[in-house]
Amino acid sequence: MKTEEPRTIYLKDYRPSPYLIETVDLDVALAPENTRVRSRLKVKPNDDPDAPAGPLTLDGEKLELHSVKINGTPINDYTADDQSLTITSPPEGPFEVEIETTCNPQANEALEGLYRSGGIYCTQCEPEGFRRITYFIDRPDVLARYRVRVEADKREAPVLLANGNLVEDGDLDDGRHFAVWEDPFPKPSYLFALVGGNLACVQDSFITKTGRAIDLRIYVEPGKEGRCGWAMESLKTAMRWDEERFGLEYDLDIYMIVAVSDFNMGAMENKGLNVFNDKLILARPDIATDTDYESIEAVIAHEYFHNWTGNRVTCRDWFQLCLKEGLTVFRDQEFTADQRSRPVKRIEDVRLLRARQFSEDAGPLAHPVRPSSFVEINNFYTLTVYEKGGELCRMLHTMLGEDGFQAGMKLYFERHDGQAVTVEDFVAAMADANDRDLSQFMRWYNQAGTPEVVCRFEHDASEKTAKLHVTQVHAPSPGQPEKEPVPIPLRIGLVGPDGEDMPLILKNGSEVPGGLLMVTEREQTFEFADVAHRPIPSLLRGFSAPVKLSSPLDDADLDFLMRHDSDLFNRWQAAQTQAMKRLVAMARGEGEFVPDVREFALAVGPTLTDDWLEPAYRAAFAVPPSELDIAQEIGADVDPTGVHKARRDLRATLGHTLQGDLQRLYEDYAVPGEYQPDPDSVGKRSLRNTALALLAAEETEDGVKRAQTHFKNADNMTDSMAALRILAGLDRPERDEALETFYDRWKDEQLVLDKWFAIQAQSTASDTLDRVERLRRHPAFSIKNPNRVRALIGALAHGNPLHFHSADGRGYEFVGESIMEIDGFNPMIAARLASAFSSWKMLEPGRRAMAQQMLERIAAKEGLSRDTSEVVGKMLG
Ligand code: 0A1
Ligand code: ZN
Repeated sequence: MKTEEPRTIYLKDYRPSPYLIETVDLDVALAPENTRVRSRLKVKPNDDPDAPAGPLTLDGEKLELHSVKINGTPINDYTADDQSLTITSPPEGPFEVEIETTCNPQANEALEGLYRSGGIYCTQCEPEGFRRITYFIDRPDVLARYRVRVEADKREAPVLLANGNLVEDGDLDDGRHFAVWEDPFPKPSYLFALVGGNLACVQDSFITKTGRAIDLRIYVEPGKEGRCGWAMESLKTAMRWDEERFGLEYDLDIYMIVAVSDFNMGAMENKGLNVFNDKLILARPDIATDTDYESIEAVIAHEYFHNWTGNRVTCRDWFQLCLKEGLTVFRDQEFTADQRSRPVKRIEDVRLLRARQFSEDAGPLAHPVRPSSFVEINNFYTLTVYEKGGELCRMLHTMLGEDGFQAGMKLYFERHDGQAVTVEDFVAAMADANDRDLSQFMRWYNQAGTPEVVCRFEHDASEKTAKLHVTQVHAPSPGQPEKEPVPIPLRIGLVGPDGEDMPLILKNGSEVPGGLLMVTEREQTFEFADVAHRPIPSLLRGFSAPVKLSSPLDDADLDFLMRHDSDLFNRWQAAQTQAMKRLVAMARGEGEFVPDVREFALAVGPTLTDDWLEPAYRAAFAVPPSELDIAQEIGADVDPTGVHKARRDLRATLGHTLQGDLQRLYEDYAVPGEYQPDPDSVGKRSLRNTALALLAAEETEDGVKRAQTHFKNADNMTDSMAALRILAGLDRPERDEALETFYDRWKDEQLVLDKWFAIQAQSTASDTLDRVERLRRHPAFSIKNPNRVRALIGALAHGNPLHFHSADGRGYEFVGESIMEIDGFNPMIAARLASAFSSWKMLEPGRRAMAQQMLERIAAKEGLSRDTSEVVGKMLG
């Protein structure tokens, strides 16, 4: 046995595997502590000249090895350590390897490989979990066909599932039974899945565009069948959408989803057998909010879309993770935009990108969308890979148009179906299908950091011309001191004095199609003709590139755009920019800003009450930038208390100034009848609940009373949570009353209790840290369950800047201690929690010192996992 020092893996060192595996025959006998796995692999040398044959090394972790055979004969000339099994001199040509191992699912608290969740056996193999089930060449460019026989005690696990089609099942002696599953599609090991347990099944079917009937199944804990309707509807909507918009049809005859309650992430796209965090399946109006319904729809779609972008065409190596994730995020964003409100979806996505990805990109954990090195791949399931990766696909879509993008997708599948490929292959398909040179675009994949785009605008009334000067600035990031200019699709409009868009004509007389300018140089000037009156430039419409825009607009211009911009995203952006200016000044304690804020509030009014606009959009319009955004904008010596107070005061001013309008909205937008999660009702609830919250922001008797009544009368979880969030933030007895009522009603519903934990952990009330410490010991809390950890500790660390950054260091202490404890059994969750400290260098000196101390304590902990030590090391480094 040996334990290796954490090693950095580099993209430049990629070599093809010396051996390939054609077929895998697995025979798995499930037992809680001693699951036996027999594996028969048809191995052949790779004929790629870059992969000369030699010893055969198979990955394996936490396995007990019992025997190894080659071509049916037991062998001894192998070595095994805690990470691999090496067959020193395998035969030449193709051969068969048979390996018998055992593993312990019950003891597996890392939730990678085969583990048990509430008595259900399930697997998580992405990215490197398959090696905890059996020895294998566990890398995504080794694609094999799988046949899997599972057996188990029939009472303990009446349902036995694996990827593909069921080909045989039956009873055995001693109360055991078995099932054999065959997946006709070659796949990498990370898409393997196996499930066994006592599960109820909800069934439906879908007829594809070519008339094939697909058997759809959702498996859940018995008794929860009534909560699967929305997930099933969402699946069918997603299947239809992928046919209609991308021309992609499902390939197997059966599509299964299993919901489990212990899961490290949201869900997993295993071929034909998705495994889901049950929070993203189970919904009923009284237990799930509108946001839950929307997340379920989006994640069901995301995993389904992976069947083509991820499974049929997969990644050559883990550096290419964004190849499947960025593209699938872009597809799921488009899906939601097509189902619901496109501008609101864009606003939500940009809000997330700015608050979380921009800060990742600006700090010590910054990495390119396609990283060039890593220590632990689990740490790279990041906002940069997913969300910025999605933005890169969106930019390609913007540059090529819908038809051009779809032509690129078609060529991508024609060339690479059944292969494991790279980002270059994807971009080449886009380039070749459109006869475009996209070589400069690759810089977006390889350079970390958020580019800044500085714009200057000039109008010459006598010449009737205008000029837009654009400069792109790239700050250095870890390991990348110098950067090259990237191609930036900059969508713009020139808004005339009447509020209408003016035609966008270049000096040479040609019109700019769709208002889309391409900035490719470090500095560039665009000149426009026929500009008789001074227009107001509306820049980066629809957030056409993931950049920070430094715009030339003054308060009057922004006010004008807030009312008139035909691009709804930029109309919202103008309001955000106006709010941000005031928030930054207030957080820094600069002068007396109340009158100015009042003016801003008055400018928000007309949009908030404009019945021509969708209610969901109007609600989004009234939400100021987040505390994370404000902190980032300030950039150095941040005082989180000041930031919090600034935002609180701005919201109170909005509530006070717009009181009459808000009261009317609250009354007019009650949604009558039975709860429905359709976009229209969701939008109305959202506007009404936004009004409720703003009216309570000043904590007037009236505002608090209204929230209390709203809470009492709520007949769905959306309204109930909207009111509870307000009440839980109060330092008044109404808070405890509401929290107790809620707990009494829902004490047997773990997913609802997670909401109860989170709302208290995110509360701004003064005793939040005492409360969180008490809840940590609550019988419904378990440190072993990732949903509970996210609900309590994650909500504090990532969702409550005021108390996480508490001036006495208690927030850091609580989260830091938790990280160290969790790291002992679930490194992936611990490392993700640790990323909450990533902006510590931006803080004012007192907090900065305390955060650093905590990070140093974590780093020094004996036996710290590779996951957490990579993250903490980078933050300190
Ligand atoms: N591929 C999944 C995300 C995922 C990643 C890792 C996991 O466990 C370690 C689980 C899921 C997705 O994009 O949905
Ligand atoms: Zn994904």
